[in-house]
Amino acid sequence: MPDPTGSAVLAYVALGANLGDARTTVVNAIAALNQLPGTRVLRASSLYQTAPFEASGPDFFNAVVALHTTLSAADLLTQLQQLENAHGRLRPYINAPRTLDLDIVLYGDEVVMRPDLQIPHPRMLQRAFVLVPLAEIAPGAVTAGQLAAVADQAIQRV
Ligand code: PH2
Ligand code: MG
Ligand code: MG
Repeated sequence: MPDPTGSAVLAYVALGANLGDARTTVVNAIAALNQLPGTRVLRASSLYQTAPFEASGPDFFNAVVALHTTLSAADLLTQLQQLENAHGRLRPYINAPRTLDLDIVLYGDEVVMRPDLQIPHPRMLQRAFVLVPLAEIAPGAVTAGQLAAVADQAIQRV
């Protein structure tokens, strides 16, 4: 049978929010990702409540999803930014509290080094709020040593 998803790529997207009804926003954003053109959410991690890491404001809600998508990495980034903007995302300063943040963590085995897009996400290995949910849905993508290195960061499955 022909594969209806054609040349779909397996990508991982990290979700985070710590302004407004952050928990609901993350849940709704996962549903919205499944509606993007040529895109299906294959797996979604649990939700995690996490302390701000090198950031300020209330606790975050974080999750990671696995997507099958025919969008290019650049087009996926554009779609994610549109979803962030639709949720009222403002960028007053780096790591400011946010209504919704959607970051491409991995896109197949592609390596992208552009000013506006770096894949794999350059800070993923420093961040429990990415590694722990990623390990939940893709155990082979994260090593025990990488998890041990972020074990001091406050993260709670909710
Ligand atoms: N995102 C950041 C910086 N710090 N901390 C937590 N706990 N969760 C995040 O999503 C987060 C952060 C930059 O995107
Ligand atoms: Mg981010
Ligand atoms: Mg971002």
